[in-house]
Amino acid sequence: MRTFLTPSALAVKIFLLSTITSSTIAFAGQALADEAPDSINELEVITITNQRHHGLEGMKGYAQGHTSAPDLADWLTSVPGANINSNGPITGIAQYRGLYGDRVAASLDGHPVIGAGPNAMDTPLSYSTPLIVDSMTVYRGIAPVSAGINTLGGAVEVKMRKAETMNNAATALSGDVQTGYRSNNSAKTLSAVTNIAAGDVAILLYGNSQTGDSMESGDGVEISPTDFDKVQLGGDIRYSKNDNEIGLSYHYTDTNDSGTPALPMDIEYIESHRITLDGAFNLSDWQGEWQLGYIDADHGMTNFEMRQNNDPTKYRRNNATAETSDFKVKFTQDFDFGELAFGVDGYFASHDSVITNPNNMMFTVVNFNAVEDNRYGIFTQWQNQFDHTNVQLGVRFKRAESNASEVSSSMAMMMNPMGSLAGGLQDDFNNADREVSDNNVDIALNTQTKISTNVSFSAGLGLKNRAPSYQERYLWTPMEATGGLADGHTYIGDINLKSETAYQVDLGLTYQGDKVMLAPHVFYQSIDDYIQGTSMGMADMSAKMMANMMAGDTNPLKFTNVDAKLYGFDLNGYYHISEQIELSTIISYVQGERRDIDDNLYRIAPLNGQINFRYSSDDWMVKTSLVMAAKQDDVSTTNGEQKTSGYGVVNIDAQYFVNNDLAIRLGVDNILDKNYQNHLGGYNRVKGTETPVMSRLPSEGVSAWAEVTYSF
Ligand SMILES: [Cu+2]
Repeated sequence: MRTFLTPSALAVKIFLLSTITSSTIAFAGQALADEAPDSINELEVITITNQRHHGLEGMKGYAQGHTSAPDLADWLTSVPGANINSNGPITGIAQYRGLYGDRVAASLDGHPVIGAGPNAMDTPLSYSTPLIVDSMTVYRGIAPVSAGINTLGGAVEVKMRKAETMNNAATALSGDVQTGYRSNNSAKTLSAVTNIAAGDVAILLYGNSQTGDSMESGDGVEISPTDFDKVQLGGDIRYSKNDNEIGLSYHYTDTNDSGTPALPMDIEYIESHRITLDGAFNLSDWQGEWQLGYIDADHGMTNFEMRQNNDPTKYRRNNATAETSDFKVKFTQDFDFGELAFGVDGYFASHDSVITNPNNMMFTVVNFNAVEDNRYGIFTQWQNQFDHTNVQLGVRFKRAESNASEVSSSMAMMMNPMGSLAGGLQDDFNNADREVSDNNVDIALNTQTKISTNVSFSAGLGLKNRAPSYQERYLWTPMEATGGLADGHTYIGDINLKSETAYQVDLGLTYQGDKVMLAPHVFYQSIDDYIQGTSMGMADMSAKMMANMMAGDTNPLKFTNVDAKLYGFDLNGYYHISEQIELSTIISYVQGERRDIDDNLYRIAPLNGQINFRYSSDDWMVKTSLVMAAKQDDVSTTNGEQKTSGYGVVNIDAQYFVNNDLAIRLGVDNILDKNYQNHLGGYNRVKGTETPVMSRLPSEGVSAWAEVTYSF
């Protein structure tokens, strides 16, 4: 696979390809610009490219990401089957075909990114920023085993811009400066990136600042708090010559006072340092690539700084930290029987989380103490192009090891019923054997067959596993530290949870004509031991009473292995009515159900889609989108989930290329100022706002926006 190309070259090839085919069907990793006309015969991915690449030529095809979006997850709206679970403006959790969170592998330049927040306030995608993203790729259907360790729910791969050598003795300087504004929340983006190349060496530097006030709904209600303030900066230095490359990158993220109204607390700060070292080389006939990564993330959140809290005894501050090292080595070679790849990868993460009250120095709850979550594996993948069929088969052996140190709570020292409950839970946890491990095997088989000149058929089969997350195992006292589920329930974990095992099928057709492209897929998967919160039984009476007294939660949940299935379809397509006019669409539908009882899975996107109509001229284009979602009444009774109504929202945008260096983009989102509630947007958890507590949060009303980009 992509080994012998530098990562930046690869992203460019994907971009070139999507331009050539005027579609977003690009290669699943095989970098073959010279074989582009056969793209229909390759495995299917959806690639979203940074708008800055294109100029007008590249605007064909619908998948482009806004470079001033505060959250990279927003780009997922142009991927069939994908959606965003949003707990705030910068905390988008990727959902793919009804699965989300740790089930979907999100990687930045091949590195798994592990956040510090036990509620996923710093999601993996929040660690990059649109300006320095070259492309974001989502594997359609069953993700190959090479895409990551936890790919049960699919894989999102982000390729970031890296320093680009020009292999020219003269020093070359290039870059972009960008500014953006959004009227609804007065959001401002200011960013710059520059590449300096001299000979075989290049340096890339970037900086990015994004701020915004609270948004307003279509009814003019302030959605509070949804302010955000995020600064990111970093760089990459790279040496490349012939097939050899080595690069060192550093990324800094500094987020302050950003609201997450769907969660019990807001972001006070997220400060993280991420360092990566990577390289590519040739060893006899093998192409090798390797990478090492390290992230240190420090995060604080409170329930009193950005939201009303009239009870000083209930002030809470949660400090959470995570430290992760990751590695990957991969070798690839072409043989007569196809291309063969071997790889080893893994990560070693540690998590700590402590809750305090600034008004009461005595109060502490050690939520997670020195939790270890280490996952690593080996994989092999074979890919071959037969006459009309491309086959890819991969197997991954993986191991997850986890452990946690002893916890404590000041509440356990209280001489009252609450104290004895807290003490009991604490002692039970500390006396338990907390060191556990899981061995699993993942298999992914994908085929794509060309049936006729215009039609190809794809079929995929997958066996995928996921070992439980650290929250699912080690949440010892009832809390909402659930990786961002945001259902309003407190949870406890279970150290002895089993891994989830999914059996997956995906079938797709692609019709690619001169003017028309249509690619529908159907899928089904059955998941054994699906991890889901269920009502606590008699065995957990202390936790239940504790949840009742502490959080007023009458139905606290415990992470439990149940059985589930998900099925549905998604499609994307376009019709070029003329040279200038294009009609495109995306439709996504998924149904998630329990198999052990009669219930639906929680927080599943309703039937949704969009229709886009675009007119492009020589140096400008205008696009109108109708974004729709049906009502969702297939909700989870177990999670006490509320239904939502359907809606339609109209967006308009325009791009004007003043010259080769200057581009202006502007538009109006939700131009009819529709008041609506996105099913994945969560419930309001903030007191004293116009939206009642535990009512669904409204979405953003009308907003005009503008972006100006100058390239040099
Ligand atoms: Cu947090």
